[in-house]
Amino acid sequence: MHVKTITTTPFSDQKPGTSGLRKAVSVFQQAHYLENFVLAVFDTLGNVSGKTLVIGGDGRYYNREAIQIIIKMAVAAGFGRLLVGKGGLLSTPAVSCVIRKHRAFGGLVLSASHNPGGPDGDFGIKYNIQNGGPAPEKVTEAIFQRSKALAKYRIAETPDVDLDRLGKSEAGSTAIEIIDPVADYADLMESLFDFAAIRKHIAAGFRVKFDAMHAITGPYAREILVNRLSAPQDCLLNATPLPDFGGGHPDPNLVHAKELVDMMFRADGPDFGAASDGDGDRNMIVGKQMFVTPSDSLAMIAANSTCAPGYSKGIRGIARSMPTSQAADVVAKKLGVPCFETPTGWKFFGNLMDADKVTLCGEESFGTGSDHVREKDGLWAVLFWLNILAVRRQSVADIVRGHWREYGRHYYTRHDYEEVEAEKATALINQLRSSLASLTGRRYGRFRIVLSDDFSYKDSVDGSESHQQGIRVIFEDSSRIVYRLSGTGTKGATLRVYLERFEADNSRHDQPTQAALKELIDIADDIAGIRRHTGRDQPDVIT
Ligand code: G16
Repeated sequence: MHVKTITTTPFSDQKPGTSGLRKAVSVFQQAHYLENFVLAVFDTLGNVSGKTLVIGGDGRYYNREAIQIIIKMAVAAGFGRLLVGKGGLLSTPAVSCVIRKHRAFGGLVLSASHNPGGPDGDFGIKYNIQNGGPAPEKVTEAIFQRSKALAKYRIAETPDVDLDRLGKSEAGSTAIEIIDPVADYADLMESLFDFAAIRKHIAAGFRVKFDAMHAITGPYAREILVNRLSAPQDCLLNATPLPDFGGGHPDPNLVHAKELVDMMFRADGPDFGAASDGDGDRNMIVGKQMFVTPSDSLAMIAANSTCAPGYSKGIRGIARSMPTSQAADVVAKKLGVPCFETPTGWKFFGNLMDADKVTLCGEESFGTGSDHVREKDGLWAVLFWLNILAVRRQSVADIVRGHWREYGRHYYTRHDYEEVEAEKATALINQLRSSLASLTGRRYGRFRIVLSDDFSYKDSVDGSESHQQGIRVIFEDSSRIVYRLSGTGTKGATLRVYLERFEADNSRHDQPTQAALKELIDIADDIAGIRRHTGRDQPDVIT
């Protein structure tokens, strides 16, 4: 086998964001762009000789071409074994599962998550480490530094691998195995949840709809919901993965999963609805006429965790990202387990899970998961809810309202201002930062600010520190406004404003969310000058 050495020059923009490198497809299609990043990853890993690498993606446009390039570079780098999902497909949680189960050295996930796909959409690549989780910041930073100093890369001159045929082949000293992308993951799910109880509940007439949004979870949902849980075929919506996600935006929220949400709010709608994103790590849970916020979902899963056999002994702790609502904290307190607050990004949960400090993790950005893998996991959350519903035999709305009665309700919303000019967004954040000291003590109507800061985090396991992770304004009654710039967008800047208010009074739990948060929404603009800086009257996306 011949290995070619190709001369290249560095790109200056290969700094991974919240979750890997995400760019427009056209950026990745530039000569040497993908190759440079892959080499930066391999060089950062050091000696990979004989080691196992997992490769798979969400099937978006450019997935197959990228996988062929990565296979050839991995062969040239001397990896001993490559495990590649059939068709080039592997959901993000499935990559994590396969890395752990097959004791791989790491994995490359090809996805831009919930960002649109197709020739004019986005592509992305992310490296996951041996524990199955996203590379921590010190690794992504090292990859970025390496990307700035590349002069040549090596690529094996081997024929393309047939991605559509299960089985083994060899190239040089590398064994290449095309694996079933679904089997290991589905088995893991079956080991955690009471499939017999869920099957019985569905057979008794409980109606489920799952929207795969033409992204990766279609085949997973078919195997698990239809084949193993005997749900009817028509419980699946948009279940065929398409390179452009059918022209849609594979982000499971009230705006982009509208078809499902409308169905769930009809009087004769199904009992349970859920959706997942491009790469299968996000989830949205909707009951009949009841949307469950991701923050509430984490709290409710925690409060009911012993319903599922895999968690019957209880949980060790919970972690949530800072902007996520404090609903989980209240449950953790009652359970007598710790609750950790981390910066945004699943990578911050890995150490806590590895050190057995937490079992459940969650983020407001439609991410929930546990220590069964090291990624957030869309279908896992769906199955957890189905397990809870099969055991409790109540509607989603009854469980949600009962939870609020017991723990109080954390009204919560996120307002996104997308594609804001980067300078304007930066000016807004800089001005907020410089006003932090003067905010504390200030009063806005009935709300008095008791703390305002730029969130910093020190990892309790390895001591690493992360600064400037979002501006928090905390009020006397525990209400919060948080401002951050997204680390996953590819066009301009996305300003995220997170708003939260706790309501203990049960007679006030049925207000529309935006109305319940109206005063805080106005205060958020007063404090940060959102309209003035962005020129926008209202957010583009409200979740
Ligand atoms: C990624 C990260 C999540 C993060 C989300 C939003 O999710 O894995 O931890 O919460 O982005 O990040 P940001 O607010 O910076 O855009 P995904 O599903 O896109 O991989």
